[in-house]
Amino acid sequence: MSEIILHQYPQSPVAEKVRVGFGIKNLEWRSVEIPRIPPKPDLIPLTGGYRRTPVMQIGADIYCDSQCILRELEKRYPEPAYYPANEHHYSGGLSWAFARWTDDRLFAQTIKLVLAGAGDALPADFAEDRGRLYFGPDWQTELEAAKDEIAHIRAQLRGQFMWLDDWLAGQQALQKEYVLSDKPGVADACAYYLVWFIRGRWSGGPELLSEFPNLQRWEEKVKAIGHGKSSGMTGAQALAVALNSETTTAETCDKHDPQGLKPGMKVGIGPDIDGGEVSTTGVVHAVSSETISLMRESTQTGTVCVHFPRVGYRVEALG
Ligand SMILES: N[C@@H](CCC(=O)N[C@@H](CS)C(=O)NCC(=O)O)C(=O)O
Repeated sequence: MSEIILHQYPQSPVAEKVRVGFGIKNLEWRSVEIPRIPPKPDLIPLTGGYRRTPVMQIGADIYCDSQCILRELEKRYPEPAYYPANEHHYSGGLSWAFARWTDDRLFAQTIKLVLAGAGDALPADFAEDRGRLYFGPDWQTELEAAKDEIAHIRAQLRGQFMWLDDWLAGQQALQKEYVLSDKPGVADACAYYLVWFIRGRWSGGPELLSEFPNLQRWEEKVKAIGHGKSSGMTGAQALAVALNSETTTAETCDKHDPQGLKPGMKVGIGPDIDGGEVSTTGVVHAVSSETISLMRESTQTGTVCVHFPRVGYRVEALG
């Protein structure tokens, strides 16, 4: 099997989620460090436009978004499982439902606090890029308003971290150290990266978290899992891997697809929020309720298969 390549940078919180995912399965992976703001000249030819971090590459298969990345890792490396099975339940669906809370609203509020909480310390190009991405077309006004609302945002986060602390106290009482089980899983990675981000990147983070003893105990346990084993690779080497590989994804269709998407159709896809991002266009290769995979070609990469989650993304049929 081709090597796992993660296109990322060390400060990226969502990459930290995936790094913990590597740790849970104790995987070996290659790290390509990408720029923190566009242009990303060695990444965009692989994704066809998607610029967010992280992106995983395995040969000529390109997985955009941590949802897609972690699901693919679970398929390829099923043990130890990301969805630990307890005596009475299997936690797959619940893990992803939990992830919609952490990755959608909680992530947005955490980002807001970190960016607004940095005050004027953000470099102008970084503020402009992340402002447009996370605060929308009116980002300057929105960011200024958020700076006056730190106490409110903090109250929003405090209440939600309290839920997590309370849940973890309950788990502890059942001799379970992790979010859904006595073993770590995807739900732990999905909650941990926000705690990691807020502790490391907002000056008030450690104080905010100090109120939550159960959360802190769990945080130490997740931190101790580590990130598996990584070694570096250059962007040019990763492009050469794509050029010399072929997708291993089979063509599939889904007769119940609500949008009638089928292999062979030309579509555009991107995150379902206005972050000013470029859509990726390509020809549908595989479609399911969870994932859509597009074939694309470029001189730098040859033919690649680019995978996106369905939830949180908008697919538009083109012509
Ligand atoms: N839903 C995406 C979110 C990815 C995301 O927003 N990542 C942030 C940073 S960790 C990002 O892309 N920031 C801008 C960038 O790196 O260019 C996922 O789960 O992978």
